[in-house]
Amino acid sequence: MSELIHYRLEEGLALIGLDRVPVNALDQSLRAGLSNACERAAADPRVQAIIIHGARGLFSAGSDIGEFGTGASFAEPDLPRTLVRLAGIHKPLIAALGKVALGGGLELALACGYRIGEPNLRVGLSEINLGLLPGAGGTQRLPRLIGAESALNLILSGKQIDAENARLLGILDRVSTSPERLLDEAREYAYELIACRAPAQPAEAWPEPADGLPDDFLVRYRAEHEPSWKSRLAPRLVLSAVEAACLLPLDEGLLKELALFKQAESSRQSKALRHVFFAEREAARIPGVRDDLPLRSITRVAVIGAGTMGGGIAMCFANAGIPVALLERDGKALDRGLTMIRDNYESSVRRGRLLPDQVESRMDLIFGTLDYADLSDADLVIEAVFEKLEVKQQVFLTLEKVCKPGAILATNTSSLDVDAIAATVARPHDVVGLHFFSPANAMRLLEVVRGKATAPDVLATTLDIARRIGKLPVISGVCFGFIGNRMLEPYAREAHRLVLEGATPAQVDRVLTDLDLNMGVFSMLDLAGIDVNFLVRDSNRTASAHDESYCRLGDELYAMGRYGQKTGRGFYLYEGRNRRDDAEVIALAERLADELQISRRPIDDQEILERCLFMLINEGIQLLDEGIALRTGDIDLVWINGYGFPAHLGGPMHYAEQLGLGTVLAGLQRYRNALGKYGEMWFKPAPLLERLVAAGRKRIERF
Ligand code: T1G
Repeated sequence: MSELIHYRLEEGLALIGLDRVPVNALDQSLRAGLSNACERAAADPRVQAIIIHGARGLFSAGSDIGEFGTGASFAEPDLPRTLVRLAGIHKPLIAALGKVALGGGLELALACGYRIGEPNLRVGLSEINLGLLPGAGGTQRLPRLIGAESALNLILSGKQIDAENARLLGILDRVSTSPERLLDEAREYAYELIACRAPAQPAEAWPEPADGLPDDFLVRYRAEHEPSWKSRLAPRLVLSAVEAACLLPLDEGLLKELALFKQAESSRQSKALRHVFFAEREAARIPGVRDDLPLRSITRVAVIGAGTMGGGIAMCFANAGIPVALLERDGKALDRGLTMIRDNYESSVRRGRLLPDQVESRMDLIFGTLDYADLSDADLVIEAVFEKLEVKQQVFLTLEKVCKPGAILATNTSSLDVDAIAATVARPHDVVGLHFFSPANAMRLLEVVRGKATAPDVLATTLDIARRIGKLPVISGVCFGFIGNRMLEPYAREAHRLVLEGATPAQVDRVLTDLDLNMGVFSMLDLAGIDVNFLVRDSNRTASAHDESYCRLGDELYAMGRYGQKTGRGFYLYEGRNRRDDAEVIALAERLADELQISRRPIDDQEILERCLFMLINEGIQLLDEGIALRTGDIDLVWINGYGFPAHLGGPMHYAEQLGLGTVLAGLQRYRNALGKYGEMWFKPAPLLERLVAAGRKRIERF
């Protein structure tokens, strides 16, 4: 038997152990090994029942994602037909599920007649997260096991559920008393089945998956959920597949599912989402730094500043069970901060996301203080004070006196020079930037800003602690705005300039949300605060000193006290959460255009889309060339997780590669020529883009 499969005969039982590290991804070699082992067990008269399990505990993370888009994904023996064969074996198959059974891994378990899971098992059909649908019988077998509605909800959510919920739904027959007892209790289960002459496949729990549902259930389900799917293909294909499960016999439903799966697999959206999957894992790697570098121990954390950011950051650590000292300058500010944290937790309780006793246990982990001396035992200190360099430098001077040797000193600045902050102290190697995105307790993205002096183990430790608190860390070098805000500048500049040239804020925002971005530039600025944006731009006036035309609109609104949602008026007018266009803003744009001698004209959507996106892409390519970003995947992750760029487009860099680098370059050159002095000034293609196109490259990479 291949080393990928452990085969053992035990008193009437065949135990088949999957062993392809790290996650038993069901590639062609493992499928072949599994298929051979099952045929051997089926043919052996001594075998009365078969147990399939993860040889190292973990059952399977599903098909090998790296195979999709290549011929290997359906190389013989392909998973769908392998599972049809397994389901047809005339002996009970018991799936003993350890740790995870996801995607094709759960489909393998569904093809078995019986399933037992360990207590901390996670199961799910996560294909939707990859722009796919279950393609090995999941859309056909799961509805017959738990009903069409429950199956639809689980498949479309792409979420993992725990063992108890899986048992309650009917996915698991049993939960073992412990992970260690899983295989023994699977054996006991097998012998029980043999003793009672149980059939290889029990009767279907839901022979009619739509039983009890109204005839128009699927029509109504689509109408209710379709708006949230935006332009995503996979959810629509899932609906068609589950509809087939309700209407067709299993064998015909499986054929329908296969056709739909191949449609999904070949889609640009799935290619984009598979790119994101691997980019997230690649982002954890630091070139030139060993994966096994010893990390600094982080057991106690301190946050300076109990404002919105500081409070949110403190919650991140408390949520992960890590004690955190929260320091403020005065008692009132500290009380306000602690009250805000408790209010946040209590609103989570009201939304059913948290239990009351969890609030108390988390609040108990947050220790408010006014005394820097209380930070002396912290392993990691994060400042989240006012966004002014001098203020932050002062904090670091104090930290240098109170913090123990080896403590990591982090700044939460969103754009200031981390090297200038590090230069304040005699231990710059302990300094790193940790740019949390607001609200810090909710946003996954964390830009880890590597200073010139940041020690490798500090970087590796911060990446590790970031993952421990559930963040998606992306490494950035030091420049104004790091990766995300640096790219936001030209992207937002074009949006502002387009409004001066004749577009409206609503038109620009609609063009961007039609591309499935979560928000357009102007609704985003109104949410974040025009005042906040003004202060950030004001701290970097040199960058736009030679042409402030595009800044004038924001500057004027700031001067008028129109800060956005917080003041009820910004680029839009707000009544509660409803927003509408404001004729005053259009009039202001007209006045400024006149003053700045900008001719106005009707602007079509395509121009809006190209100018905003091409400038976003151009800046990302420039960041890569400067080494601020290590990889295009990192840039994509920043914009997907920090700015709402659609994951099913893969992020701005992936999107540019799909458009064609030549198309992007030609577009930049076209607008550079068409927009006069403004175009000449701002539409300069990144040199790396020109080199890539000249070399006929299809992928964006440094060379
Ligand atoms: N295929 C290939 N590689 C995979 C993989 C997979 N399914 N899952 C994980 N890896 C790699 C990953 O790239 C990383 O590699 C290492 O394993 C550890 O992963 C036909 C079509 C299982 C919960 O969506 O959710 O089945 O970076 O860092 O945090 O219907 O991995 O070390 O080189 O994430 O402990 C559906 C995806 C596939 C599950 C573990 N399955 N994986 O998390 O480790 S499509 C999924 C996960 C399918 C069928 C359909 C997680 C995990 P490297 P990791 P982790």
